[in-house]
Amino acid sequence: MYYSIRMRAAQGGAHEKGGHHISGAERIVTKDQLEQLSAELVHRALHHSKGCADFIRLTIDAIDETGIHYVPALSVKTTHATSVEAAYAIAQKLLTTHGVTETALQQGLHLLRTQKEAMRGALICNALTGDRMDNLGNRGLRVSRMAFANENKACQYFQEQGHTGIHFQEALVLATKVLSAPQVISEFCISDDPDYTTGYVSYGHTYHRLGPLKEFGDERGGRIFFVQPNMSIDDLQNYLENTTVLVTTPNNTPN
Ligand code: WAQ
Ligand code: MG
Ligand code: MG
Ligand code: MG
Repeated sequence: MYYSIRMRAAQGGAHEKGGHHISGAERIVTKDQLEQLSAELVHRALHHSKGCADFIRLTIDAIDETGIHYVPALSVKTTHATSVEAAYAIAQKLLTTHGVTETALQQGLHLLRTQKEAMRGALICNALTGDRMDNLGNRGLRVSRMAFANENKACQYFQEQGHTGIHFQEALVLATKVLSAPQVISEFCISDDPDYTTGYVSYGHTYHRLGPLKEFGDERGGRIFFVQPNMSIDDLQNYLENTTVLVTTPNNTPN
């Protein structure tokens, strides 16, 4: 039996009561891992670079195993830029050669930067125009119910390629699920953690690590999912929130 475990934490009260988003994370685990993982997620909420949470919500529920999708991990590329400006120029080049227009990117970034409060989910933007396609307000769309099919094997696989760390691992899982939605063309992501300046763009079958996308100490981050202009937002939201996706690596594929 598998369980979905999700944590969200805020400061100044609950998110829905105006609290400032501190941290969110999730896993899919077996029953015997639940207690330890609960402790780890609570620890994260209490010892985060954005501050100590005063609101922590843990949600645990059993997963319907008949509906699990297995999706191969995106392949990973890395570019180290010499400045934030140079990193943005590279992001622009990558996205505009993979189905996102320059207008859409600029509009998406503008929408992200003008949010009044830090979001805990993503903006869904039209890949041609950049116009926002969801109506989820400052919360945005929060992707859920995804994990590595075998976390130890996946981490080992990526470590051998030089890719380590919880930011990378969680982001790769999320990006793999997001890009597996047929409606999604590309993603742009910057961490909201002030001590983590590397972000990524995803497109095709690639997760492209790219930094620095902001200055050290900056808490502003966010995610933009660029989507096909005529897609159904309800179908996309349902897939990203509710369908269980387990991400496989070449050293661990289900038979
Ligand atoms: N669904 C949708 N959006 C999310 C989710 C989610 N489950 N989790 C976070 N976000 C949005 C939200 O707006 C956050 O403010 C923003 O993304 C950043 O979230 O390979 O750590 O969890 O080294 O801070 C990139 C790793 C790490 C690059 C990204 O994001 C690399 C990261 P964070
Ligand atoms: Mg996170
Ligand atoms: Mg896709
Ligand atoms: Mg964060």
